[in-house]
Amino acid sequence: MGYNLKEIFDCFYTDGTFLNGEPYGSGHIHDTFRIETVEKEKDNYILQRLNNKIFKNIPELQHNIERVTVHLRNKLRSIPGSDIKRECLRLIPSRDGKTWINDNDGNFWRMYIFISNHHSYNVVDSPDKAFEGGRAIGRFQAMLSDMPEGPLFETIPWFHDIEKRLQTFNNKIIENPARRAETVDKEITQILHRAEEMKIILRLGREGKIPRRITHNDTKFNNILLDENDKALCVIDLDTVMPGYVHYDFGDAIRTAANTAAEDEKDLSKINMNINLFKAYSEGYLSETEKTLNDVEKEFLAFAPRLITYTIAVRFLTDFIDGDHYFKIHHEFHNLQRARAQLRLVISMEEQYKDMKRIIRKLT
Ligand code: ADP
Ligand code: GN1
Ligand code: MG
Repeated sequence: MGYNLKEIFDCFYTDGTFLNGEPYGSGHIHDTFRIETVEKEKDNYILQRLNNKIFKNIPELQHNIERVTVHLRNKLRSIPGSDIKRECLRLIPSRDGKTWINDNDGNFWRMYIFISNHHSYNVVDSPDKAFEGGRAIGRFQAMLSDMPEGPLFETIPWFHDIEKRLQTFNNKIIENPARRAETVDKEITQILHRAEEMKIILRLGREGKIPRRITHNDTKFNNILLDENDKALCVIDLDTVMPGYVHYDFGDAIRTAANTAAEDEKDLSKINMNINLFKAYSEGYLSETEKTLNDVEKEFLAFAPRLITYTIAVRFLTDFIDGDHYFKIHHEFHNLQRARAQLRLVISMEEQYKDMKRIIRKLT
């Protein structure tokens, strides 16, 4: 759909004149555009049409991001040598005093400063990069641990709740709206076979053995920007920052940082969890958080990648069975291909689980 990006851009208080706007990045949720400005010395911007089918309350979503970014910026100010403009997302205020606007068709738009000279990776090819990713997420969690004024809104309720995700999955199989359930028997069996053991993190939470903390909840590696030297720079995509268990962030980051292939790799023989990348990410993450995590949190870190990779597989397959209403897809069987790839990755993690536990035990 063609949007008048210049008109939307002009609804925000920007420094610089609109030159052009192009689709940008490989996120699965919003429509993201990079806006270049005429003046070379001025900032460029990221303009996003927000997915308000998925995020049902945009004012609450934006309120969370305002709070989180203000808090992070205050922290960075007290750290000598911080590059505040590049180490934290900055929302641009709209001319009517909010941090988003509505266009005439009811779309919601927001804008950030474009973080210049960053590197972004969908697949990670070196332990150094994985280590930096771990450091970025560990530091992010640590900086948010003392955020004042009560809990953040839950922008998507039960986001990582595997019991709820499995209920929805089972309901969709019965409802079978796209007449696809009968074509994915094998994948359904693989999922149901593992369902019980996946409930352990929720159980530990209910028993009070692991605390809810402020977590990011979408730590896919392309949501962690590295700088021009591939050092940790900025954690982006703050839409799901809310109360959660640290396992969700650790697990999702390993799912993407330690996978030798793309998230949607068709050739399953290429998919493997690289244990050196797992180790490097864990080292980076624990270098920032080792002192704050409790013993049970540490004990179950190695399990977290299995849980989150499984959860995403369930979500991709649910969306396939439902007829592709949630994730952006690029071809007819994309969600199925993604689900198969994630299930293959779960198996690779199961095969290496003993080593994963040993590595975490050594580091904690
Ligand atoms: P989605 O929820 O659809 O993944 P994101 O907020 O992650 O949306 O944005 C999509 C992509 O746009 C990111 O993966 C990243 O490549 C890029 N991006 C987002 N915000 C910025 C920013 N402030 N500076 C530079 N790139 C950004
Ligand atoms: C989505 O927004 P993005 O593309 O970074 C999704 C994550 C999934 C991921 C799978 C709000 O992340 O939960 O893990 O796709 N985000 C939302 O690639 O559902
Ligand atoms: Mg993203």
